[in-house]
Amino acid sequence: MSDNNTDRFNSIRVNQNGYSAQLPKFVAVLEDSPLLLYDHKGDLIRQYPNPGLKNDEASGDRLAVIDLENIPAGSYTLRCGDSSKEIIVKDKAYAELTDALIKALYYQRCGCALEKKHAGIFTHRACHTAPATDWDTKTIVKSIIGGWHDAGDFGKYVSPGAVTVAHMLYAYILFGDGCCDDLNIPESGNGTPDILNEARWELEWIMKMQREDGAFYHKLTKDHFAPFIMPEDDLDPEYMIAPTHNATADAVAVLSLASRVYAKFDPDFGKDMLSSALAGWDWLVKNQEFVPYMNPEGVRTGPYGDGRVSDELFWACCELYASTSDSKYLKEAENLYNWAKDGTQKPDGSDIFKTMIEKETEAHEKAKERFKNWKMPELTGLDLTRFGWSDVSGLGALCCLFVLKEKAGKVLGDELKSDFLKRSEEALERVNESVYRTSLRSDEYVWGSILSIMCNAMAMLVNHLLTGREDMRNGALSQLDYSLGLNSLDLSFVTGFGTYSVQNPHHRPSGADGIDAPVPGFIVGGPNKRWTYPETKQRLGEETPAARYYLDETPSADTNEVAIYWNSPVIFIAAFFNSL
Ligand code: 9MR
Ligand code: ZN
Repeated sequence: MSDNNTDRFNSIRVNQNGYSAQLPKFVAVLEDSPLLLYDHKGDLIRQYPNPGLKNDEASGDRLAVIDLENIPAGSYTLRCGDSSKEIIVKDKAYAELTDALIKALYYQRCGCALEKKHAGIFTHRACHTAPATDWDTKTIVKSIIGGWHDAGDFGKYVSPGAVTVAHMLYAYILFGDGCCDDLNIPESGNGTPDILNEARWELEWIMKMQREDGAFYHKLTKDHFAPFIMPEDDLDPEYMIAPTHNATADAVAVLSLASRVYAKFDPDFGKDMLSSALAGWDWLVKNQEFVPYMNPEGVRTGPYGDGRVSDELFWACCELYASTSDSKYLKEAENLYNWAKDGTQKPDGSDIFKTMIEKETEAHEKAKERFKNWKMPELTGLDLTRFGWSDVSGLGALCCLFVLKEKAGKVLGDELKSDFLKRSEEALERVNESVYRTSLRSDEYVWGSILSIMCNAMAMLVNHLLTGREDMRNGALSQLDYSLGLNSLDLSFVTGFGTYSVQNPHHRPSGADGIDAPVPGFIVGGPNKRWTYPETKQRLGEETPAARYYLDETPSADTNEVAIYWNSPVIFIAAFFNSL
């Protein structure tokens, strides 16, 4: 089809990566005309009546979404009124994407050179290889080399790293067939699946972040963010900063999970991880004076402050029970789930972490006082559909639902399952409320809105795994469509994928490497109208709708940064669709 109206902002929005022949193919039209489908020879093969446009609150657009239904693999042209767009339908639509999303983590590797053989044009020399200093006790100096750069910055943070690895390991456990094993990374071909090879890079670093006493440092960063330079040119000193309860519990959980996954490939590594997890657990039991992390004076890198630790403890208990079968962990996981379930906090319900929970409650009361104007929500039950760095309840739920199964008992078995199913309905409700089928309400576009969207997708997908419901699977699919161009901005949020994809992510190597194209395979945080930079506000004003509050510009960390834990839930979703 030749057409001179193939401008980007025409009236058709599609998944620019290409649709899977076996799945629904949602297309958005912003014009009240029928949608016409032409094959590659230019013959009209289908007509879809327009169901009528509706207002989409989050974007301000008027549109309708149409499912192209069953069409075989091939390339096609869509037309609606004067607009037209090309689409591809494939039998294996998500293989390259899954591959690239995992490979992106390889590009984040710290402490080693990225060689041409594996990195292509995106090479760089080894970075951040100097020993680091303990921020509080400057005489403690340790060499901690490795891990992934967290995001657009070069910091390395334990909790974000732990959840990223957990998303990858659960993707491997649940849909191993969908996790591409052809990443061309240094370990490729060593007999271990590449998704595990890549995750191991971070796991080894997490273990190095453990102190003698069992606690894990919160982060390893400089005292400020580097300018836009290549990582090997970032030579200012790095610090091991403040052990925290959140980082320790997350590390305990992920190391315990990983100890089982890697046992079959490298039993010694599996054992080391479990010992490290158990040492972390002992520290938590003996050190219950929980205080939410805040950057010490003089440190301005990412805080990842988290006022709640009960979700991290819950996840850790689940994973330790799964690895050791010691019922004390099961009992405590039940306690933590129960005390928080109805929003009433009963510290005495806990056998092991009574003091920690008292401290958590105190910290919450203090925060409420401090943020009076913001009206902080009460501490309510663990939200089993959250999988991000600040709320890991859902990771504990994955352990109960898919690893513990019968071993979970009544509370963490049947009760937790029905709780999960109920909560995941909310994600689908949001999909149905949005005309674009994007699972966010207009007031939910925060910094890293992609994480909320992908957590909702994970929740729907898990529901689908448990119930077989197609509406849930399709709800999850729509979130992947969103990330690949079926959105108001007509933009693929994944670098290197789609006809119009993000060009200027807030990612230091992409900005400093002298190569026009950004490093491929990264998803950006996306529209954010809630915690927005003044510069972004100035540009977009008050009137721009939330789902359009986005700038494809390097300085806009608030809308256009990348992060390892934004890639990883998409790995989970893409691996599922790739496994079908
Ligand atoms: O993902 C974090 C987001 O939830 C916060 O709102 C934001 C502002 O504090 O920080 C994000 O995390 C950033 C971290 O602090 C430093 N590395 C880059 C992260 C992604 O923007
Ligand atoms: Zn580095």
